[in-house]
Amino acid sequence: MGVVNVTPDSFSDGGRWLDPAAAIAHGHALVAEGAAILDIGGESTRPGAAPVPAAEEAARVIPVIASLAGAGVLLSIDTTKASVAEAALDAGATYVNDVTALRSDPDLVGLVAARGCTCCLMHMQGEPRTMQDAPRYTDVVDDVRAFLEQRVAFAVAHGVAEDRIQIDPGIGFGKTTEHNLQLLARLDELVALGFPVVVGTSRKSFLGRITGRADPADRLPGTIASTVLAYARGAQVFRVHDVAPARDALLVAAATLRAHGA
Ligand code: HH2
Repeated sequence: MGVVNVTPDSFSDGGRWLDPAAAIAHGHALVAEGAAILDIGGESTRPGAAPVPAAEEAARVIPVIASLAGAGVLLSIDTTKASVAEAALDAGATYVNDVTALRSDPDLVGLVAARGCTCCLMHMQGEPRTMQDAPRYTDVVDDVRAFLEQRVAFAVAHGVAEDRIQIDPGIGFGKTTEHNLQLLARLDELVALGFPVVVGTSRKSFLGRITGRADPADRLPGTIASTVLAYARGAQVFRVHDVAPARDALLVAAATLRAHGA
């Protein structure tokens, strides 16, 4: 899953793809690099990010989605708002990535159910403005698993088909470095729930804290290491900014694990 941030303020690439033509070209480039899904977002979720009104968010992403609709990959809309998701689905998206797991907008679950699109339910403790202040868990993996089970039950109770649901531990969303590492190390416990697991470690701060790389652009090796380990633990979707290196790393990891199984 390649990231297309049509925002001025995303943590690693804010402003680079705000111009629709630049975002569209970037989307095509990520497809050429091997992305199977493009995740297109018009509102940053980084700690402290300012909320974006729905009309502004839609104005950023809809032209990009409409233009990429013929690119031959799945298009995901990264939003928490039903009105933005609906316009995105009308423009050609078939996947809704909601970092609040259908908790922000009461109309979003009904839309996902009615349209039969795939959705990603992600764990987040708190809200983006304050989520990194003092995240606390009894046991982070048990707590995230219980949350995801509850959100899956909510979606199914509102008519979302089980085979349309994917789950995501929400790396970096209300989590310390140790919490993120626990989730990656014990990812098999989330995989055991039986839904495809999405993991997004790309360029995130915990990689910088471990490696001493303050600039997100320098965190590609950390992204690759964590992505490959998540794959080895059973994750199936990898949300990354740098598609070509992630693709190569995953192909080598897959070939190696196949050889082990043979
Ligand atoms: N991470 C980000 C945004 N959306 N969605 C899912 N499902 N999983 C993630 O880990 C995830 C996500 C944050 O990354 P980015 O889009 O690069 O930054 P920003 O939120 O600042 O736009």
